[in-house]
Parts: sequence; C-alpha cells; structure tokens
Amino acid sequence: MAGYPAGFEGVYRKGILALQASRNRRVNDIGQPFSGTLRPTRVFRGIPLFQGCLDDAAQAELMGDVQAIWDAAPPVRPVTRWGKPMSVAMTSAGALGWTTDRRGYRYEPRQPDGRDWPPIPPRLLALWDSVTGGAGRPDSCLVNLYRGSARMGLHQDKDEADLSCPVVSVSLGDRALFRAGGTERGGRTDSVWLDSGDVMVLRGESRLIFHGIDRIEPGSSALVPGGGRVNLTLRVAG
Ligand code: MD3
Ligand code: FE
Repeated sequence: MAGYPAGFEGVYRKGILALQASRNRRVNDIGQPFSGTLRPTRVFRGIPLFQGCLDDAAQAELMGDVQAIWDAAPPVRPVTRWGKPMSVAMTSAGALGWTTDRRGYRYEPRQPDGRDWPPIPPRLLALWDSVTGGAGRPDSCLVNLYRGSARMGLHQDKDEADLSCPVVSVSLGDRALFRAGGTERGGRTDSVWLDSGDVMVLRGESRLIFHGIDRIEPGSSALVPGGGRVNLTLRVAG
C-alpha cells in the first residue's frame, strides 16, 4: 500500500475483519440469529470462517441445547481401533451418531446402550440453512467436548456417504488452536484460533483437508459448565 505507513495494511485488514464480525453480531442482535445472510469474516485455507457468527445469547441458547443432548446421550471417550481412549469426549444427535471402538470408525443409528440418539436441535438446523444456503439436510451432529489437554490429531473426515455435502462446525466455550493442511497427508499446515461463537463451513476442496485441534486454552471462556470447549459438527452422514 504505497503512500501509507508501514504496517497499515495489516491494521486496515484487521479493521475490516472486526467490522464484519461486529456486523454478524448485529444481525444476531435483532433477535433472528440465523435468518440473515451471514458473510464470512475471512477465508482460511479455502475455509470460510464466520467469526462472531453467534452472539452471547445465541451461544447460551445453543449451550442449553447441548446440555439437553448430554442428558439424553452422555459424552464418552470412545476407544480407537487400537484400543486407546480418545482425549475428546463425544456424543451425537440425529439419525446417525459417529462412534469408534476396536472395530473402527463408523456411523451408528443407536447409542451403545440401544437408545436412539436425541434429535438435532432445530436451532442448529436453522444455522445450517443460514450458512450453507440450504444445501441438503444434516442427519448427524457430533458433539465434541475438550477439557484440559484434550486434542484431536490431524485427520480427514471420510466416513460420510456423500462427501460432496458440506460440513458445518460450531465452536462454543474455550478457544482452540485449529490446524489445517491440504488434501494430502504431510503437506504444509496453517493454524488459526477458533473462538466461542465462530462457525465454519467445509465444502468443495476444503471438505477433504487434513485438520485437527492442537490444544484449547483452558479458562478462556465461562460458557461450558465445568469448563472446556464444545465443538458441534453438522454432517450429512447417511
Ligand atoms: C474439515 N472436529 O469432529 S472442527 C471432527 O473442533 C473434527 O472438534 C474438530 O475435526 C473439533 O471431525 C474440528 C472443524 C472441522 C470439522 C469437520 C471437518 C473441520 C473439518 C470436516 C472436513 C474438513
Ligand atoms: Fe474432523
């Protein structure tokens, strides 16, 4: 940016992003959190980030929905194919829930105790429509709980029947360091902090990227009872 002081461009960009985040918040403040057309605040490695998508009231309402899911389907730390418990505690809502055990990763129509998974909260279905423009209908909502040093290693999500459908991720509670690479293992990766109320949409090329959570920052939010971070991922699994 010729003629401007050194560092101006960064400040200018930050200003634009803060403006868009506050506009997203304002859309939420008029009482129809998910009915407006929310615009991404930034594109991170091809992923549209909707930073500040959910205002404090919308986050609290969603946290209530999460508590209802936990009441009907308590979070568990599933074991991987190799018998090691994951550090993230998980449960699901919807027709299909994602689980893992010694038989491997898969979607199941019932909880391990035989009960149905609880329904996907209508608020989340509305959010899906708002940020995807109404691409299909999610039939699975994975609810991940990160406490303390919980993390998720780099992986690809490929257990869903139709990989051309988008995935929507909602972050609640403590901020988390999200890492994303390309569609091949071993390539360059970049990281970004995800804050409570941030939403991202994975579609097209970014749907198949390697990604993970390096760590959370414990105590950075008071939203989740007992502390930690919740991530909701909406998917068309079946
Ligand atoms: C990119 N969850 O559950 S959310 C997962 O924060 C998962 O709990 C992380 O990765 C979490 O599989 C990351 C962001 C995310 C979610 C799904 C994706 C990124 C994705 C699917 C495909 C590509
Ligand atoms: Fe994933």
